Amino acid sequence: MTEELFEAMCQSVIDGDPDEAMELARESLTEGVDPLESIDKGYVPGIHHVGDRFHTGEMYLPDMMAAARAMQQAITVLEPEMLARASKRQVVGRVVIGTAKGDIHEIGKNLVGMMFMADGFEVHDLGVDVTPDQFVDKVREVGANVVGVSALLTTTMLGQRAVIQALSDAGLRDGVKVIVGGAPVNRAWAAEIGADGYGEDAVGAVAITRTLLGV
Ligand code: B1M
Repeated sequence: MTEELFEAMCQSVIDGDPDEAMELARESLTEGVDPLESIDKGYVPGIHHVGDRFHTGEMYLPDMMAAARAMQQAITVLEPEMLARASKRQVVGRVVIGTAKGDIHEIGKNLVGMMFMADGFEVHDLGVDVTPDQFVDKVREVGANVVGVSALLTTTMLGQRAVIQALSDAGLRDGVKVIVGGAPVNRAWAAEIGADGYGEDAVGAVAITRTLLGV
């Protein structure tokens, strides 16, 4: 039954059908399915399918945009339940998060931000296409101890390195843990650019941050 639901979720993203995607999200909540599981097993396979077809020229940019919209709408339905499941409410850290300059992909970054929030972190989301200076200014303004930089394009991964450099130049590097992630990012890249941690997914990003902060 749940497998059928996940398949339908996947298909709603492939079809770029936000109404269906939202309806299935509501259904999953009624059935008590963990929202993270719905995202991982339902909607993510759908968006990956679309990305793969885009890569091979079988689907086009408007298809990818429609798929992303369907997925985002479904997440909007799931978000309150994800946050409600948070057990710890005291602020354990202050995170500044954003997608690197030149990059407008936001679904993964939003999920990571949501997981940080759900785990008791205060989150300052700068959005997409964020310059290194914007990261620096926000870290100063809110006294953040964690910086998260997402990148979905091989070209914008370089922006992660630029943020680390900008934090160093501003004398802020020692006071923050920098976490990087995104589809083309891996542990080796994180090490190469001097990031403190790499998050394979939203849950992993929070786990590595907690380990680094010792909280
Ligand atoms: Co884009 N796109 N896109 N796109 N898009 C990719 C990334 C691509 C791999 C598709 C492909 O060709 N197969 C490809 C990149 C190729 C490359 O550089 N290697 C690509 C391309 C080429 C492009 C354009 C250049 C297309 C064009 O215009 N010709 C263009 C670039 C725009 C720009 O940014 N300047 C573009 C545009 C778009 C849309 C706007 C249509 C849309 C984004 C809509 C939006 O976000 N509002 C879009 C989408 C949807 C995708 C795919 C299909 C899906 C991305 C996604 O949302 N995944 C993507 C294909 C793919 O990734 N397989 C693709 C779901 C999400 C939950 O996963 O974002 O990976 P993800 O996040 C995960 C983890 O990576 C991790 O945790 C998340 C949750 O598990 N994570 C972190 C993410 N950030 C993290 C940060 C952390 C830790 C973990 O710490 C801080």
